[in-house]
Amino acid sequence: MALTNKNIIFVAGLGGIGLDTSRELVKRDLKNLVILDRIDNPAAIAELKAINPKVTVTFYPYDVTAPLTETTKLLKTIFAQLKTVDVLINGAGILDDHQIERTIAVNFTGLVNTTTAILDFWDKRKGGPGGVICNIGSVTGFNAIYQVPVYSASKAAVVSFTQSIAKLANVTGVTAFTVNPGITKTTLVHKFNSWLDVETRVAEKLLEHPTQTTLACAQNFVKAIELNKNGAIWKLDLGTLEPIEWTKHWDSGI
Ligand code: NAQ
Repeated sequence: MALTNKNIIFVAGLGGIGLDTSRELVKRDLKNLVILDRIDNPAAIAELKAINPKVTVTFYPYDVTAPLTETTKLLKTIFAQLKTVDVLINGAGILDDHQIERTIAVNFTGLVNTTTAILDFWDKRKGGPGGVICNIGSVTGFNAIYQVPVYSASKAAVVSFTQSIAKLANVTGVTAFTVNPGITKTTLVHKFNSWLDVETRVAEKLLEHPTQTTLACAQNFVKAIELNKNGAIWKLDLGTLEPIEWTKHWDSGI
């Protein structure tokens, strides 16, 4: 999908991976980039606007743990402004296995709710035009960092949920795929709590292994959006972009 003239909503477009991805996106001559994030960063928004004056960049504060009704209200405002939205990127995430409920609320429930809310506008059964959902999972959704089992499971849930949404595309008109970064140098992985403190040096140990930069990750992130493959599970590790083959162990048969 050529991104020229497209309208994109980016949840968590100002984070470590998010901001570099936003920078790459505005280079593509979008029509609108609407950034939703928990905390505003006017300097970053100004920078994004300056990169490409052809792209309208707007920001709305959004906490993904908000009730579904509030999300719908915000989307109503955005759809009224833009008329159409082509892509929704869900990227909010926290890494702190001391905060069990919050991890699930931000990393998983928030993503499910935002997806559910936008279906109201996109679902072809309601006369909607369909759309594309790009969810940020993690390689820990494939194989856990077992010292952070709650975080890892929340990302496995993102991968699973997205696979179902992709399979429902013929019903809803909405396609979906995940981008799953490997360890990427952001504040997220700088220092974090393991579950029940089973490993006090989890961040230090992790960062002894090769990592990638947010720029490398962002460039492949945008490539994956351009490839726009329904049901794809992209691995973005060590500066590469690779589709993952998911092993089928069972089939519902329906
Ligand atoms: P960073 O902390 O910079 O960004 C997190 C973003 O989520 C910020 O924009 C923040 O404002 C937003 N956010 C947090 N809570 C929110 C809320 N309640 N409502 C709305 N927005 C909220 O971290 P980052 O590394 O840039 O992470 C971005 C995404 O990539 C997250 O979903 C993260 O889980 C995912 N990710 C990061 C990495 C990494 O190494 N940095 C990896 C994979 C996926 C493999 C590795 C890990 O899974 C970590 C071990």
